[in-house]
Amino acid sequence: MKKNLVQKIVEKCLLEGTIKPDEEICIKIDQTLTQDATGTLAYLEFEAMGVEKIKTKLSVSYIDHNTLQTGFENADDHKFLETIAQKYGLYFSPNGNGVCHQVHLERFAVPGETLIGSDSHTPTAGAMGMIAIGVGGLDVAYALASGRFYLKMPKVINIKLSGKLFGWATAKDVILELLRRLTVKGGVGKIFEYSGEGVKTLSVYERATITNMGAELGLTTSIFPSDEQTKKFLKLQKREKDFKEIFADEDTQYDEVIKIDLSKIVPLAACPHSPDNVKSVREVEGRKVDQVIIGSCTNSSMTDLLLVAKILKGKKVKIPTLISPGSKQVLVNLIKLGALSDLIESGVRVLEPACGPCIGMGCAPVSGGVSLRTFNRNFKGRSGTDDAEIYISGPVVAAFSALTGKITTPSGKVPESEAPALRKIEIMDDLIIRPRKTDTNVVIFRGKNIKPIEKFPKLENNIIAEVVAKFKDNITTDDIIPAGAKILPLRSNIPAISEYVFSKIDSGFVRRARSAAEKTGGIIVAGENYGQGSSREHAALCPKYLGIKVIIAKSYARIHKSNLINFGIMPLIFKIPTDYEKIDVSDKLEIEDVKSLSSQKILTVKNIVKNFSFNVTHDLTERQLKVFLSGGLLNFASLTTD
Ligand code: MIC
Ligand code: SF4
Repeated sequence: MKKNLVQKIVEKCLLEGTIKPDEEICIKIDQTLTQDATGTLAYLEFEAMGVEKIKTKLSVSYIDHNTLQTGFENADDHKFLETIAQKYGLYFSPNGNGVCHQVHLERFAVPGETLIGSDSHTPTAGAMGMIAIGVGGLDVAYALASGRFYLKMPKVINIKLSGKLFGWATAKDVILELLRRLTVKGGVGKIFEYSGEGVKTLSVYERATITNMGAELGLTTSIFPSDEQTKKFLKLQKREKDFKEIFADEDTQYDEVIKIDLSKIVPLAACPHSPDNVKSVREVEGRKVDQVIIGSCTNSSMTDLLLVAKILKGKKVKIPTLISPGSKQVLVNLIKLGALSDLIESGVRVLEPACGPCIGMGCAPVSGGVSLRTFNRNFKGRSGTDDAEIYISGPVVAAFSALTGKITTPSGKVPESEAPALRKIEIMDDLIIRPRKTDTNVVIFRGKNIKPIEKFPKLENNIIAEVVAKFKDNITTDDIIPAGAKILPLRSNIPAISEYVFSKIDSGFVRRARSAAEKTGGIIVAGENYGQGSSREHAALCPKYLGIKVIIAKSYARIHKSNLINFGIMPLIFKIPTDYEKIDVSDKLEIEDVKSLSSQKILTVKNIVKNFSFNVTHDLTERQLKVFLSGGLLNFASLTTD
């Protein structure tokens, strides 16, 4: 039987289930990655599982988010992560080495293997022909402890590329085009598998921009074949031995095919405040811009920054313009090629290789300002300024706009490709601490920011709880638990960070949730795609800590739904979506016999205040129900890992 690329890899690592859309499968995980903002919790959870040895081939702990070290918190957390890596035999990529996804692509990603990471942009490694999935920290902990990961088999959609990018269009415009067509919900329950003649024209760096931002479509992951381009990339990285060719059989079947002619792609920009609010740059050109930032795991590669340096060389930027290279390797090679001085001479401010402004760690725009960024998310408030307007574009549009202070359509002669400059690069991964033989004598460093992980009791069978908040569609995990320089350092301290739940969009939430928790417990009601965006499990754990027992929404984003189940919060779905309208804050809802969910799909919820009933359902697999009914994955894992 003919197989697509996803089927070929999944078949090789399948441990349980059958490869059919919507069926739950269990796959063997070769690699894991964590970053510091999600990593501390993930390793505390791993420790709580009481397993001596990690079961993966290769696992990496990165420091890239919380790099400001404005107090003891970050430095202490980083020391914790370093000692954990030493004890359990993980690679450790410290502060200054770069953004996890960029470094992973350069130094660790291997075609045909599987990777899960506690960061939603883990699919970046799909550019290398890996099955790479973003998950919550608890799922990473479970994979470290067992080598296993469960997921519902997504539909595999073929993105068939023809032609070649033309003029100033870049890979970013390809993924923005998909967001324009399909929206932030368009990829839920799906994997995008790229194929067609156009694929051959895209370098691994360009593919990585596309797979990275597939996360904004809600996709489980995206994948490119491993071909001549992959071989070239691995050779450049002096990792030829990791190369393996993998591609789909010809004329294989897909659940759906979407065609894109690369030669028709034009420069695009996502307008405030959602990555799918996409317009052509022509439509928005002339809008005043106060700041430009080029970087993030989407657009901080060698090729991106060399192109920007070519555009800016010999000219002066008109507005504050910042660049954050994706890795130390990128930075060193920009220096060697002279591109860094071109950038600095043009007036650019160079930041260290890290997430930085992408997660609101500094460089917030002026009040009411407009910032044009090459990032992947432009949610309101994420930049650190509540009323700023963030536009997202590729690096070319960003560079041209930096020169004029307005959103500018690129013009003039397109420079020669950067390929010759990229024939040989300096390999620069000397900061990475390699695992020695696991060392059981290592004393784990636990700063006072690290609070022990709490196991929660099982949910009672009959629930009466108060609706403490009602939200609209597309609530992001940044809305639930914001990031930024003030809040991010508290990621290892659940009691402290829980004070900020919904703080940007509903300042009374914590008070109402606490008061409901004293009596009964709380319920959150929400619209479609609840929990889109980041993988941060704090968005489930902190509401749980504040006494939230149940969420009733019209639909959920994939990673957040798993995180809710992992922490024993029930993600219920309105059977009839319009029932959402009939519920208000302060209503008391009664749900009887939660356990019966294992045998039936529908529960009746009684609104005690308004005296009516409505139905809710769920789409949990049998295993997820068991996890939920055991009070979460930590309780469940202690039963299933050795
Ligand atoms: C993000 O881009 O929102 C983050 C910060 O990388 C998150 C992870 C986190 O919240 O720590 C993600 O995308 O998963
Ligand atoms: Fe870091 Fe931003 Fe990428 Fe998240 S999206 S991993 S914050 S660079």
